[in-house]
Amino acid sequence: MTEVKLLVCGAFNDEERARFDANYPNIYAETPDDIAAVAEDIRAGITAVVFKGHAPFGGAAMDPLSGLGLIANFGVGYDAIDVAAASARGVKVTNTPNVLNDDVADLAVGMMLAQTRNMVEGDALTRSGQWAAGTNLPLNRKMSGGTVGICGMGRIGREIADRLAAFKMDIHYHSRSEKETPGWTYHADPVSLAKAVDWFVVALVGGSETEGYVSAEVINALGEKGIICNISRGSTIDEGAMLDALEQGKIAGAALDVFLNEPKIDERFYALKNVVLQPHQGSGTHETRRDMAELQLSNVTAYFEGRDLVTPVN
Ligand code: 8YV
Repeated sequence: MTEVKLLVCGAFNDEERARFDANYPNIYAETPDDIAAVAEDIRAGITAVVFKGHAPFGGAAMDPLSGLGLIANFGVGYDAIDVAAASARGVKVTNTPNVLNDDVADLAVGMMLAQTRNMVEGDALTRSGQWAAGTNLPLNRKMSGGTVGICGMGRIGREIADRLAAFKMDIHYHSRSEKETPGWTYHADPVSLAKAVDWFVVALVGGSETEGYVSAEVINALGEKGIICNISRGSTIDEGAMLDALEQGKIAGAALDVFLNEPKIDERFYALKNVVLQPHQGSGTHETRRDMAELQLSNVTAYFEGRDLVTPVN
């Protein structure tokens, strides 16, 4: 019998599963918590896991795999994986950076426009025949030429800023250190950034170090013209404070692709008219998901063949 070395874990679609099947005999577990239930003789042969999703993958889920050497994540954000626990066990972690930058940045700009120009309501008005019957969409607000703050000027933040610069927006940003930019304004702290802008785009990495980074103080500093766009992780924003501010008109609106407790998000969002909500689809195009899958697989292949990992995390 061929030895099964690969465990596939998470919500991979049929095409992604078929790609693994074509390359390596594998065994499947729906979530990290299900790994311990895989038969012991199979678990003993597993040396690599390909992982997709946001269910926590901690040390307790790694321990049943005594020969584990690699967790290859499908996604640039690996906050679901306890990397410290992996490192302590000698397990390498990889991710899929860069290939999704364009799609995530495109979605951020699209959501900002949809929110600002009231496109969701405009679609409903047109589709329902109300426009034909004489009702016009209320006037909305101009985005081009506005002032935007990018909170987190990593690879994705930079792609968003470049796009918004083409919208003639005045670009401000906050990140750990000042970057080389075409004259954009750096802010050493997020409150100062929020005070200076009307659109506030969150492009931070996830994980414990950025939990609640966009705090109530930051949200209130944005003010009543402020619109928040988040394409990073729900955890980066104090979500309760943002919901309060949206409900009370302390900020003007939000455009969100990520939330706490996805997909069972806080139902307070459903009642809000000043938000555009997306189902965490930032990287969700055929092209990018294929590139992410290929990058993930090339890390696995490199590992099995004893070569350097392509995109190591630890
Ligand atoms: C997810 C993402 O990985 O790359 C990331 O960090 O959030 C997404 O691309 C994807 O939705 C699969 O869970």
